[in-house]
Amino acid sequence: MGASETIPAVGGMVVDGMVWVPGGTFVMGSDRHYPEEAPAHPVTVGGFWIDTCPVTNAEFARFVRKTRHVTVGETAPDPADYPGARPDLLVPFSAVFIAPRHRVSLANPDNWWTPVAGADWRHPQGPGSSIRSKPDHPVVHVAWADVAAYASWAGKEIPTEAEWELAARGGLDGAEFAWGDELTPDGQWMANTWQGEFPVSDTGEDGYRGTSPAGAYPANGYGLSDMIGNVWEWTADWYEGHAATAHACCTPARERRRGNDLDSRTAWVSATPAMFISSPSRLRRGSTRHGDGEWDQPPRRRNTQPHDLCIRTRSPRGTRRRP
Ligand SMILES: [Ca+2]
Repeated sequence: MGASETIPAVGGMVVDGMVWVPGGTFVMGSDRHYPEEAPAHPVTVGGFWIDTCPVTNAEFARFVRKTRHVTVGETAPDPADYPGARPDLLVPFSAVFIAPRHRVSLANPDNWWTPVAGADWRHPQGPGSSIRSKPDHPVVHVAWADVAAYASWAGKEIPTEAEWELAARGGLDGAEFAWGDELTPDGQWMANTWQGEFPVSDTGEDGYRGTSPAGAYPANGYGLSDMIGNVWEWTADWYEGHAATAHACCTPARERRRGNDLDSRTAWVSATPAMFISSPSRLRRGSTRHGDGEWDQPPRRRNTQPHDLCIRTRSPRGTRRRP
């Protein structure tokens, strides 16, 4: 079955880089993949406009030029916020994916996400790297404060997790992937994921090691690209397992309880103070249900220091009507 047959032609017209995702009730989460996604539960969301692609380096650079925004990853932590921390750790940094030389425990993402001083959105691999050849790649190393500032400047908002997942499914409720049930229909890679033994060796069979230009792979049924693979994306929700939120299908994200946020903060402060610098515990999405093509594991964690995290915005409710 070809990609064009796999994906229903429900994508609407693109207006200002956004498409309309019809609202409705869908089954969110999964009982067959990551434990934190269970239990699968029905959720109802209203329709919304959402960016067809993640925000690119060029778009983020325009925002920075206009606002002179300095990202969290470019800012030295305030020693007052981290009593007892070693001064040499209180430097601007972000976490960079560095493949370990040999097989490691997959239970600890620190085995591949490595704090690198001087890594930020302009230097995604650390000092000496640049985005010069990547204007069309998604911006990365953005923390929640950066995401919120960007969205505010753009006059938009960040989607909730439920909105994001509905959009990612592309009209295929219950499908294994955003494009259907086959990882590579007709042998075609549908997203920038990981091939080879994670996290040691990425063969880049899909054409890219690391990030790829926004929209380089086929869009889903709503006309949205990169909803699987490439980079993680922020959502507006605070982190908690679905067991806690399954009952709260229609609760606005910002009204949900935030207890787990504090738990994760405590854990990270005691472990590695510097790693907590920019850890607003929002949920990030974009790497679930990849099967063998998984881009990264786990798909989300409670602490979210900036790394391969990007932005996708939606129009504020009530500001733009459905087509
Ligand atoms: Ca790849």
